[in-house]
Amino acid sequence: MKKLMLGVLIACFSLASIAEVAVKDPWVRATVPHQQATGAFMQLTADQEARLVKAESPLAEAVEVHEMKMEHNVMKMRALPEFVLPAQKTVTLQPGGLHIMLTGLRRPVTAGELVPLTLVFEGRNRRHETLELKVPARSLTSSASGRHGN
Ligand SMILES: [Cu+2]
Repeated sequence: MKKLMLGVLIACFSLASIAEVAVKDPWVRATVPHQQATGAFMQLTADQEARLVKAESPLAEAVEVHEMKMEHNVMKMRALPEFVLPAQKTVTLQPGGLHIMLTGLRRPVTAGELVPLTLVFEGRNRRHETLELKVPARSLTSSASGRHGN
């Protein structure tokens, strides 16, 4: 019995060492008719170094991390083969820079709705952390940039 208790205790401690990823100010850009893809933006801060191992949304066929860069005066976008959050450093995903791309949209994204987005991170200790986000959709063209919901 004592051994069992010890085991439970150890399990609790290792749970506490998961690379915890905090999400701040997430939003998705609302789409116009026939738009195939859109971007999701947020600030991510990991307690310990963590690598994105999976990203998905029921609204999209694929979810990828993209980077935008000016090259010879042309804005270019490419999918990152790997996305790593450094320990205790906030990474900002924003229009014109790093972003999460939802491609192959199954339906339009309307301003004000909450878009389900799942991000799975793996810490150095191989533990996985799953973030189930409900990301508010915002229209960039609307002057009301206040947050919807609640
Ligand atoms: Cu993109």
